[in-house]
Amino acid sequence: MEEKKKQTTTTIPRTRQTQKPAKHMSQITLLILLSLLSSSSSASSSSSSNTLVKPPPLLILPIPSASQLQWQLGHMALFLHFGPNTFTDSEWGTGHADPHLFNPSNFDATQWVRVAKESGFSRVILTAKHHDGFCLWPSEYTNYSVRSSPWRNGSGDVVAELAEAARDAGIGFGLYLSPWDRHEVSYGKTLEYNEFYIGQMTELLTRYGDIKEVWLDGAKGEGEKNMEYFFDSWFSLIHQLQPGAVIFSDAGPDTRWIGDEAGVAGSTCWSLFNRSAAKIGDTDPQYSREGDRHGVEWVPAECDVSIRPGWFWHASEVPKSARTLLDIYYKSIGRNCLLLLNVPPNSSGLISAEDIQVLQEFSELRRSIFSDNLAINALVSASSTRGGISNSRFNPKNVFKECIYTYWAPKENQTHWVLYLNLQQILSFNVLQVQEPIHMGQRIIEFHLEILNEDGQWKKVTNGSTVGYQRLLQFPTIKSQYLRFVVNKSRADPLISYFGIYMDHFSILSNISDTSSRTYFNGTQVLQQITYNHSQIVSL
Ligand code: FUL
Repeated sequence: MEEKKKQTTTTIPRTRQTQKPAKHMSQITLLILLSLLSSSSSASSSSSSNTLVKPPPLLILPIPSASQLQWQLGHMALFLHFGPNTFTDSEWGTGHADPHLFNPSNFDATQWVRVAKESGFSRVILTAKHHDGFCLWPSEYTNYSVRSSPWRNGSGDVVAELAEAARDAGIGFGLYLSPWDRHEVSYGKTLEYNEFYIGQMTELLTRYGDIKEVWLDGAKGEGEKNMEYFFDSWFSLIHQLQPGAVIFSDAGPDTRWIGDEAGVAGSTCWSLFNRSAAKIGDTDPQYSREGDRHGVEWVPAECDVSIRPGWFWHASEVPKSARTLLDIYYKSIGRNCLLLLNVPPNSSGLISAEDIQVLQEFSELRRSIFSDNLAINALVSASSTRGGISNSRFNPKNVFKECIYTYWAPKENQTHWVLYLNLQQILSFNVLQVQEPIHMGQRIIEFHLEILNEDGQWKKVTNGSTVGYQRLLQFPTIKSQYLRFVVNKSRADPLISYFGIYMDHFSILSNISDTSSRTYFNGTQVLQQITYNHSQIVSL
């Protein structure tokens, strides 16, 4: 594309210079000078010693555990709902379906894992037992399992085959063990059933190698038997047997439900949370969606959604389009969450061709948008740099390194935090990506992005609340050479580990419903305009 050819000079292109009124030109020159001055004044304040370096800023609690960090860096997980429901065209099995119905003719766990890996998923999570109580492994505590089915003459083990396939492919493996069990006779008898559940959990966590995630919820049909679950015992046992696993539930402890089954997070989304404010099976959807800026525990959110209308495979259902998945991606991964996409294997025991096709298209859409960060060759400076501009450890250039551990940090005790970018040419874009180094805590409360328009005025393009591991914001296509990313409010010195701008040619703007944005779009896609007065420009 003509637009993307890089120029090697910072001067404004001649054609544009001649069109621009003198007043606007002088504003631009002033801005460049001021941004250079601010860089050099930071440089002069840097340490004169060549040997001592400025340490990183203090982290701000709460921070993620090692397994929470690993989970978040994985971006996407593939959910696999499979069991008797796959063969009976149902979603919530009664618990009395004949085990003989479970007989996938072409079962191939390596195909599931290959599809997951090739489509960019870092882990697979299997319904080892759904609400119907049927176990996909030969549990010693019940006869309602693969052992009673004709599949592999009763000697098959779906959990074992999938665990092995995932291990061989180098992706993570997780399990859903439904607390609600419609088959088990002890269900409803508190002590007996808790012992039964712990027995099954122990089988799953001791027979199949590393488990990266244990998934459970409080789902239960109305009018079903009352049952008290000993969650604290279950969670302690899981952490003891699989210290690298994260536990998902409506209320954590390690990752929380986002509060809907559409895969959509709040436009404000904190990983901070108070677990005492949420109850498994009875959560406040808004609290789950947004998290809690004042929360004292780190419980990031996971967005679960199915590629099809149901969680289990049904011959009559078709998958969502790749564009719909892209929209979900912006509203989950792009809002500081992990996306858990369910792709149910069919009754032959394979992921269906039409689902694979959509997953391939979804990967291609992501690749074509996000593999080209249009800011990567920008000249970048900042309002200040921790340890001075010569300190490469906290330099604003770090925002183009694809590593969470490298970041831009401002000087301490500032109230003004800005990244300035000169793209070196006029470029069109409609997506902003920002990432925080979350191992240091989630900090940013409010931010906005501005561009210098053709009239030499700064215009707000988009704004948001919370960044976290990753924030993606869409807006109507705009063109500019100069940008500034401003952090308006932060819990502590804001740190930025990645900054990107992209051109998305595929999303349909009417899909955008980011309620946090106060930038309104009209039919001609005119952006909200903010004209800075003289003193604001000088304060740059
Ligand atoms: C819900 C269950 O009731 C659904 O069947 C499905 O498994 C979904 C992921 O969680 O709670």
